[in-house]
This record gives sequence, structure tokens and C-alpha cells, in this order.
Amino acid sequence: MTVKLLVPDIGDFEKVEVIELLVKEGQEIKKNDPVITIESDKSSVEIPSIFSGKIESIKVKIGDKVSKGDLILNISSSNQSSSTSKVIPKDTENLIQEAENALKKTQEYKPQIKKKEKSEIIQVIKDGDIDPLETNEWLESLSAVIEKDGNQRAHYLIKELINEAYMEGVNIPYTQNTPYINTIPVNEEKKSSGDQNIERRIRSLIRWNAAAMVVRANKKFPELGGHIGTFASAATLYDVGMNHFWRAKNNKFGGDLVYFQGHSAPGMYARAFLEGRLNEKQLDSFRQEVNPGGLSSYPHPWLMPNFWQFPTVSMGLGPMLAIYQARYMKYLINRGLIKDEGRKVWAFLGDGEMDEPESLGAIGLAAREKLDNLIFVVNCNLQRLDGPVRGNGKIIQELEGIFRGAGWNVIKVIWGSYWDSLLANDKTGHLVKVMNETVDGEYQAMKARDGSYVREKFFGKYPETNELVSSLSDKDIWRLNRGGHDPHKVFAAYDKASKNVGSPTVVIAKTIKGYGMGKGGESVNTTHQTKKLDIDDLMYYRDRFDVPLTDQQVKNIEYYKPDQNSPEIKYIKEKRLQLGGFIPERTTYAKPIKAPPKDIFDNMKVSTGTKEMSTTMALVRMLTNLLRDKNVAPRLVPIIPDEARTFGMEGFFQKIGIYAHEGQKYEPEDSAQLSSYREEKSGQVLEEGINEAGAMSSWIAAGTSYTNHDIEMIPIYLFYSMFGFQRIGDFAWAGADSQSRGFLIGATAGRTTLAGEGLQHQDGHSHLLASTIPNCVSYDPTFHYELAVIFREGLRRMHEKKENVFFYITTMNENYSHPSMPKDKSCEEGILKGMYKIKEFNKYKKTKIQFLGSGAILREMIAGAEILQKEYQIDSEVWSVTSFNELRRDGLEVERYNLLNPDKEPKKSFVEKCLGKTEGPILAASDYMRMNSDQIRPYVDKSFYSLGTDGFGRSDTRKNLRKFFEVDKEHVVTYGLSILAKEQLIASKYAKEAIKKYKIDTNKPMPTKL
Ligand SMILES: Cc1ncc(C[n+]2csc(CCOP(=O)(O)OP(=O)(O)O)c2C)c(N)n1
Ligand SMILES: [Mg+2]
Repeated sequence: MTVKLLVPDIGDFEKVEVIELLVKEGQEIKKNDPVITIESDKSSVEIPSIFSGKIESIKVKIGDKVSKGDLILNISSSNQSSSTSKVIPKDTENLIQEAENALKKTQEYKPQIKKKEKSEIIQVIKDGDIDPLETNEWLESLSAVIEKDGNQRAHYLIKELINEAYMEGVNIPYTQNTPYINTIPVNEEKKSSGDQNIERRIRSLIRWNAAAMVVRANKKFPELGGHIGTFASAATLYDVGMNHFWRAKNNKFGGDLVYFQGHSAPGMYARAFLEGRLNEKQLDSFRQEVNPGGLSSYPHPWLMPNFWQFPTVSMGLGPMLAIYQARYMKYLINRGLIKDEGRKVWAFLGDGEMDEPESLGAIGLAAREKLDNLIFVVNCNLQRLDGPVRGNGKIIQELEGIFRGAGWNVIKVIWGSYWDSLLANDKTGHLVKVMNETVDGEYQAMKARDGSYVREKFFGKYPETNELVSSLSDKDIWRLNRGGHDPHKVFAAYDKASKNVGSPTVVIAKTIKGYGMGKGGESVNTTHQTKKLDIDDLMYYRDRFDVPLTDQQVKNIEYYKPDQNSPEIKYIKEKRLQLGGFIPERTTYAKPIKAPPKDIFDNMKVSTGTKEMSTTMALVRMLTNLLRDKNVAPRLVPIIPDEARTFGMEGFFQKIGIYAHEGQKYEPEDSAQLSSYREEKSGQVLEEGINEAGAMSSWIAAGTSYTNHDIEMIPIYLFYSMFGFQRIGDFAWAGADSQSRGFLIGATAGRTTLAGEGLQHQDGHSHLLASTIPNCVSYDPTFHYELAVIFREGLRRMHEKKENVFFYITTMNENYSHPSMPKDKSCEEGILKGMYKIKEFNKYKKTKIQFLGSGAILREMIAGAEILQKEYQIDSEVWSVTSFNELRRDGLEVERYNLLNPDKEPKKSFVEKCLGKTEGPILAASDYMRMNSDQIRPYVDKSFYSLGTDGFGRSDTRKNLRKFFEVDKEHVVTYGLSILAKEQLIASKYAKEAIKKYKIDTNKPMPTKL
């Protein structure tokens, strides 16, 4: 049966050009195979077949303009069921007409929309009521109270009931906050199977060695710094995880991912020392990283690539990165790229750190996406650097409310086991009352004093609480521990957190900053910066944790490591063996992705003729091509912060789907259209909403997939270039530290290219920001073939050769036609190294000038050069500079080599190789600040001038903006003439004439002043 494939609903577009035929006559195709690509002035989209079968005839050709309902091809359909077509009766003209009309209606493209699943009926009848009579009694009592004593009283009673229920273990949130006690009641605590005595001894040694390495480093070089107090407060939180919960990556399991709090790094080194992974010499080179083997101050994968996995020390990045990591893990699982092994992401955070907007900024997403593979542990030592986090309030309660409100599972670990009996005896509720009433400033002060102070200031508040502790000595009172220092309580919390289903968990643990440091820095406002301990402090610390060192050894600040065969070392190793290996450890077993053949981009190396398009559109075309490459396609992770339509990427919605963990529960408004908004559980696009920090976090998760999930992925994050490095610079830095591989695409780039958007949108410096990141390779291409060469090289370097760099490429939204790639063999090399000659005007052989143009401004340069030749008989050479940044890097390296090798033949920088033998002065320009092109000034021994877009952007037409910033062709001509005059190569009158001719206001202030 013959069926007709028609152009589906393509939204508001009409007469859209066919740019590719993806099938041939006679070819067998399957339903959903793309058959043609059409392209509007904004985007290109593939049209899939809605039938399977053999193509009988193709009714369109490249260049045709098509609209909805036009016939694309005839198919001899093999799929009876999917075919809704009717055979056209051949008998009469009338019947044919009728049948055609019917076909038009029935064969119009209808995307496959999953039927909305029937929502479950919510049972409104009180199903759980096992005793309605009793319920009635309660309700009647309540009514009676309201009637007799009023609303206030009723409210009070309900509150008391809820509190009582909570105390009894009914842990179901009724309010934002629960009382200031542990979430897990004593009778529900899961007991650890570990040997508590040996674990305490191990923990004490780790504490000691962590402190010792900081003190030793600072004794040698007081400038080195370091932290003791942070890890001292968190040691138990880490140890319980290390001994019982965190499973390492090995050949059987993908491994849990742990984000360690940056300032607790010494504790991780100290454990690795006991585990035999680090030696004394390495501990002694803590914070001395210049020579190989040193230990980095904080977790930095760049500096310790086999150890650290996640950079966290810039506060706030860790929490957000961890959330997106957990989400990305689910993405990989839902796309079928990794197995679901129940792996977890743990993130350790400081309570002070929670004030960073990023720390809380993505917790809604974590709950929304039901990330039950995510566990936050907030170490609430109540202090940050300068003082209390919430002196007048309670950080634990505040965080509880925020996380509960966002839908997290909250587990508070406030009080240690010594409090259990006191709380059990608190018959009048006064103890919990004092706990609730005491503010963090008081809690902190108490731990900086002693037991008698606590008796007076805390228990002394009410006779009932005083009475509770009447039989305890001051020493006993001092021993009443905080939950975060009690391995039993921490174990129970972690156990519950790991088993939680359907939501992320936050463990909020109360600790003491500088725990065990005594007067050397326990719970005092200066704890954070304590890095030196005097002998008395060290003796105290040793005694406090029973470290088996002699006084002399303490004086020498010796490390302590028990014998290999000691129970402690055996225990620590055995525990890690049971959990699959060591943590942290950074490894990768990912297979490289073969870069696609060069010819996949061949269509970008020929001229577009009269067809005009932007480089953004060329990029999207290229990605569409890549989605046809079997190796590359499944590994692409397109990431967009609500700008797909801006960049003409809406075609991706149908083609590869938007990732949504719940699939699509609704029929989208535009379901009849080709580019309908399609969400899918296995969707490939990460559509992040207006959230550049989140999008960047996703990019980092995908860009480090090769190590964290052993699968090489290719993240491509497209954003408004102004909202790139400028907005999320610190994430980009952390991404670089993490050795992320992938593409950042600064779209709508340039100060004068994005005409109407104005000051906040127009980017004149993202390349300079990109240049600050050592492993960021950046390009500002003008033409589609440059883009193709650069992109393929990115794939080859990063994903095939596994080079730890990432690519930043700017693309523009200005439409123009693109020439063919020059035949010159060195062109490709030039594009990648940063410059190549694109045009030569050599007619008059009198006066010459060199023009260097980049990105959007290259075309102004070429136009200017044409005018100079035509109207002034001035020759020129025009160079397309694809990357001033790369040229500068090469220049720096060559210059350094030459200076360090004065007796050797000097090497030539690439700039010098290109420009060394050319004639005339140089004028360079880009759509960025002059500093961009000025970068290569030191590497040319000729007169060098720059034009650029220094100053605030503003909205206007492109033409006006280029005139304003003096980078249009008229200014290129005028400045060109003036430069030649200054160089005494022509008379100055030509420049003066040009100023007049082009109406250039010489009194206009610099754009930076406007
Ligand atoms: C973005 C950022 N700002 C400032 C700092 C400097 N800084 C390091 S630690 C710290 C205090 C940390 O307090 P908290 O989060 O409570 O951690 P704690 O050491 O108490 O566990 C500050 C301000 C930083 N590392 N990152
Ligand atoms: Mg703190």
C-alpha cells in the first residue's frame, strides 16, 4: 500500500528550506527514521517518517521551500497498523479528490505522545482509621475544649500532642520544626556491629596525626596555614562513614561518591596514612605542593589526581555539585548507560557554609527529583570563621525547617548517648524546654567553659532540670556529649539515611568546633584559625584521646602509626576491604570515544552560497549531524538553561527528548507540532531552567563522568555568553580543577553582535575570563568551517585522546553567508593554533597593512580591506584570528624558552611565523575588549594597534553599535589610514578625509566613559 508522508505542523514557519535529503528512493526505512532536514532562518529540524516501508518516490529536493501539508515522499508501507492512510480509489476524479483530502487529514504528523497515565484515585475515605469510635471520642474532646476553653487552648493541646507523638517515635512532620532533640528515638537506633573501643583508638590516632601534620608544617614554615578545628569537630562523622558506609569503586561496583568538606582535608590524609596510602614524608609536605609528592591544602583533583575527586573548598560549590551529581547519576541510570547499583552521593558541609546561596539554592531540585541517592551531612559546630553561625538562634532548627519545607528527609543528631537517660527522666518536659530555649551562642559558650558552668547556665534555668542532674558531678555533666561526637548516634543516622527511599536526606549533626583542643581552641571564636598548638595544648590533646606517645614524642610532635600487625591497622584495613577499597581515590577505566570521521563535517567546509546563517545555527546543524554518528550520539549531553529556542535547538526536544525522571505526565500544549516539548525518562537533553549555576554543575558532572562513572560523556552546555564565566566563574574554576572534559558554548556572544539586548547581555570579555583558566581552550570563530575544525579537534583531544582540557567556543546570532574553507593545507593548523591568512589584497604593491580580525569583527575587517584597496590603492592581508588566547599561550611559551636558552637558536612563536615576514603595520580587532587582541602584542616586532569594544554595552542596531565602539568597516578604514600615516607610509590627509567622509566625531569621548 502506498502512503504519503507530508510535512507536519512546524509551528509558525512557512516555506522552510529543505537542506538535506537523508534517504534515497528504493531505501527501506523504519518509522521515526529522519527523512529530510528543513531549516528556517533560526533553526534546523529533521522530519521523521511516521511509516515503515520502502521509499517509492521523493517529491522534494534540496533548496525547495516547504510548508505544512506538502508532500515529502511516497512510501510503500509495510506497517499496516501504523498506516492510517486510505488507498486512493482510481475510479473517478471525485473519489481521488475525496481520498486525498481524507489522507491530508489523517496522515498529518502526529508525534507519539504517551497517553497520560490514569492518576491513582486518592482514597478520601479514612482508610487508616482502625478505630473510628476512638477517633470520634478524640474529636469530641477537641470540640469540647474549643467550646469550653477556646482556640488557644485547643491549639496548645494539639501542639503538645504532636510533640508527645514525636517523642514516642511518630516521626511524621506536622510542623516545620520538631523539638530540639534527636530525630531517631533511642529505641529505633540501629546499633553498629563495629568494635567501638578499637574504632575510638583509630579515631584518636587520626585526630592526632591530622593535628600534628598541621602543627609540624607551621612550625617549619609559619606561612603555610592549615586547619585543626574543622576536622576535630567532624572526625566521628567521617570515621563512621569510612568504617561502615562508604563503598569504594572497584571492578564490581561503581562506588559511593563523597564530597569532603575542604578544611577537613588533614583528617583524610591522616586516615590515608594509617591505611598505608601516604607516608610520613608526604604528611610532612602538607601544603607544600611545588615539589612532587606534596599534599594539597584542600581537595584538588588537579593537584592530586589519583586521590581527590571533588573540589569543595570554595564554600557552596560542594552542596550544589553534589546535588547535580546525584541527579546526573540518575540520568545515566534512566538512560540505560550505567547500572542502578544503589550508589550514593554524600556531601559534607559546614554550618557556616550553608549561608552561601548556592548551598541551599538547589535543594528544591533534589527533592523534586526524589534524589534518594543523596545524603548531606551538615556539621553544625555552631561556628564559622569569625564566630557563631547563629548566636541568637539555632542553626540546626533553621536548617531543619528549610530542608523539611523543601521536602527532604531530615535527621537531627543533636545529643549523644549520655543524654539518653536524662531525656528519659525528663517527666516534666523541662529539659526539652531548656534545650529549645537555649540559643547557639550559649551552647557555644558552655563548651568553651566547664561542667559547673553548664550546670549553672543550662540546667540551672529551672528547678526541675537542676534536680535532674543533682546526682551528677560536674565532670559527668561535662561528659554529656553532642550527637555528632557519638559514633552510635551517627551510625544510626547514617543507617537510616542510606535506607531512605523517595527523597534526599540531610543529617544535621551537632558538634563542637575544635573538639578536644581544650584551651588551645575548643569552642572558642578563634578556633577556625588555630594552626599552632603549644606543648601544653598538645599534651592535653594526647591525654584527651589517649594517644600512646611519650612526653618527649609529644614535644617532637611525632606522628603515631601502630605496627602493621596491630589490631588497629588490621581493623582499619579490614573495614575498607569489606567496603571495596579506599576512599577517596580517583581512577578512570572509561573507554575513549572515537572522534567522528572528518567528513562528517564536510558540508560545513563548502560555501553556503547566498544562504545566510549564524554560527549558532551552524553549530546546531553540526550537532544534528553528530547525533547520526553511532559512537558519539548516545554520549552527547546537551545542556541548556531555558534557551533552546533562542539557539534554534527546539528540534532536539522531539529528536532526543528532555530528561525528566517522571517522564511526561501531561500532553504538551504543542503536541501536534514537530518540535513539541517532549519530556521523557530516558531523555537526553538536560533542560535546566533559568539556572546557569545548575547547568554548569550538570556540565561538571557529565564532564567528569569518565572518572566518577567510568563512562566518557560529551557535555555541551550552551548559554548566553555573558551569563557564562561572568556568572558562574567559580564553578568553571572548580570544573577545571576537576579535569572536566566537554564543550562550553558561549552563544549570542560579542558586544555588538547581540544587538538589542543591552548592557547586561552584551559580552565583551568572556574570552578574557576564559583565558584565566589554564586548561580552558577557547576560540572565537567567524565561519562555519572554522567551527567544524575546532569542534572535531575538541572531540579528538578530549574524548578520544583523553586530554584534560575543555573547550570554550563563542558563537554568534548574526546571519551571514559563509565561504568555503580555503584550500591551503595549513589552514586547518592555523585555525587550531589561532590564526591563518584568509584574504590577500595585493594589487598595487605600494603600501600594505596587516589586518587581524576575530569573530564577528573579521567581516568588518575584510570589508574595510576591500575599501582600502578600491578607494585608496592600499594593499592588505587579512588574517582570521580564531583565538588570541591560544596565540598568547604559544607566545608565552616560546618567549620563555628563548630567554631560558640564550645560547640556542631562538624559536619562533606562531604569531611570528605568520606575521614575521609580512609588510606594514598591524591592526587587530575583535568584538571584545582591546585587551583580547593586545594579548599578542609582545610577539610581533611591528607597530601594533588594536580596536575593540571596551566599555558598557547598550542596545541599538548592530550597525550603530559597531560605529559607537569603532569596530565597523568605516573605522577600520579610517584607523587603517591613520596608522599608515603615523608610520609615515602615506600622507595624513587621507585619514583626515576619511574622518570627514565617514562623519567620525573626533570629540566623542572613549566609549568606556559613556
Ligand atoms: C566562597 C568561600 N568564602 C570564604 C571562604 C573562607 N572560609 C573558609 S572556612 C570558612 C568558615 C567555615 O565555616 P563552616 O562552614 O561552619 O565550617 P567549619 O570549619 O565550622 O566546619 C570560611 C569563611 C571559603 N573557603 N570559600
Ligand atoms: Mg561551622
